[in-house]
Formats: sequence, structure tokens, C-alpha cells
Amino acid sequence: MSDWLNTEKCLIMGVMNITPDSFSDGGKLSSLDAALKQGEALIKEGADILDIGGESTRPGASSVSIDEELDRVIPVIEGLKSRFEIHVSVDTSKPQVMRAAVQVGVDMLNDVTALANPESVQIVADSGLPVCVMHMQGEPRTMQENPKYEDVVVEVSNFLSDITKICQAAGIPREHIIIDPGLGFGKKLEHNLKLLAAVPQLCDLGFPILIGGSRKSMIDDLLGRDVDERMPASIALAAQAALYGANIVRVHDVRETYDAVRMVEAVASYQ
Ligand code: 8Y4
Repeated sequence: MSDWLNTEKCLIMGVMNITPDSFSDGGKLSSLDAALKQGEALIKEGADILDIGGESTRPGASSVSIDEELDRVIPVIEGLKSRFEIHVSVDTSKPQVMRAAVQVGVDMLNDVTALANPESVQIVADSGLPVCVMHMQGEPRTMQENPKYEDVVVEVSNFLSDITKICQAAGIPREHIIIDPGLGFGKKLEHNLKLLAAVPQLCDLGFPILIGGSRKSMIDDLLGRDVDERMPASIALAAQAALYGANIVRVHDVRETYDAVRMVEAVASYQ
């Protein structure tokens, strides 16, 4: 069923944010059409998975109602699954959105709150689908105000290890649990760098690993780059994560990341 996850190569997850401002202003059908065209482009660029999100999780973003989020993401998931041979994940923390996405054939659930809503754990277990559980300190609105850790690697690994136990106790098989240290989610630059350096240790937990660093503000913190200048550092981050054993990288620049990851994998295959 989810054999697609069980591969040596690092999978490229392309980011698709479905917000009213992100795709045209000509009404629902044309914005759906624009989203499907973007999806098709990302597939041609080499995406293995498309991550469909309808609520911005950036610091300070406003929240979206259940109905609004459903209206944004469900037609896109349905359209992508009916037109293309592609794996699709839904980026949501709302149980109602998870349920609807499962009904239209989504392949994976991506919850940045790590199934904080107890209803979600059961939905994932019943769906038989893989899930990504991510570490976050605090909540999106305020998480970047003053993140603090004694030992970020220990704390994040312990959190991820605990949540994998909760998932397994609810009946989610271990091969379906993807763990993610949550770069930028309640972390300062040094925390993010320590977590990236610790990807090999996180691999030792025995679960597939997802890393999402694309265009994030840690690149600005290190290099002083605006969001439209962050592609080179994003590609380096993804390629290094892949070399360190990440199974999925979540990125905006699919083609460029695809080339970089394939290149470093080709060299590593002779190690
Ligand atoms: C510029 C561009 C600045 C993007 C900030 C951002 C992750 C994730 C996000 C992640 C998983 C984002 C939904 C944040 N990040 N899911 N989602 N892992 N699993 N910010 O790292 O892209 S959204």
C-alpha cells in the first residue's frame, strides 16, 4: 500500500499552499485550475509527493475556518489524484479536513501539531495511511518569540520518540510514522543547525525522517537573505539532509532540489 515510502532514495515533497491570494483572483474554478497547473509543473520537475496546505502555519498568520480549509484543499487533492499519478499529502491539523482528504484519496497526512487533537490519532489509524508527526515548541502565533531548550536534540528526539509510541499504541504501524524535527517551529538558528547536524542520530530512532527547511527564516538568520533569495541555501540544506539520511525533503524549488539530491546520492552510492 505505501511501498512508495519504502525506498533508498530521498523523496522530494513539493509545497503547495492553497490560499486565496496564491492562485489567481478569478473565482473558485480558475483558482482550482491554476493550482492543478502548478501541481502538474511540480510533478514534471520531479516531485514524488505534493503537500497541499490551506492554512498558513507561518508565525503570525491568521487562522482559517474548517469550511474554508475544506473548500481550499479538497478540490485540489481530488483534482490531482484524478488527473495525475502522484502521491499527495494534506498539511492540516484539523480532524475534519483529514477525514475529507482521506475520502478523496490522499496518500499521507502531514500534521505540524503531531496529532495534538486526540480525534486525529484515530482518524490516521483508521485510514491506514502514513503520517508525518512534527515537533513544535509553543504555537505558531508566538513560537518564535523566545524559544528555549536545555538540549534541543535530546528534547526533540524524546518528543518524537514519545509520539511514535502513542501512534503505535493507537494502531498506526511503525512503517507509517514519519518523524520531523520541525525546523523553524519554535527554534532559533542554533537550534535548527543542531537538529540538522543530528539527522543521523534522529535516523537511529528507526523511523523515516522528513526535513522542511525550504526558504525558512533560519537562512535569513545565517546569511541575511530575503525570502526570494533563499533558494541556494535551501538546496544545500535539502541535499545535506538527504546525505544525512532524510527520507523526504519538503521544498518549494522542486527541480533544483531534485538535481542536487540526485547528484549527492550518485556520489554517495560509491561510498
Ligand atoms: C518562507 C517559506 C518562510 C516557508 C517560512 C516558510 C513544515 C511543514 C511547514 C516542516 C512539515 C514554512 C506545513 C512552514 N513547514 N510540515 N509545514 N515539516 N512536516 N514556512 O518543516 O514552510 S509550513
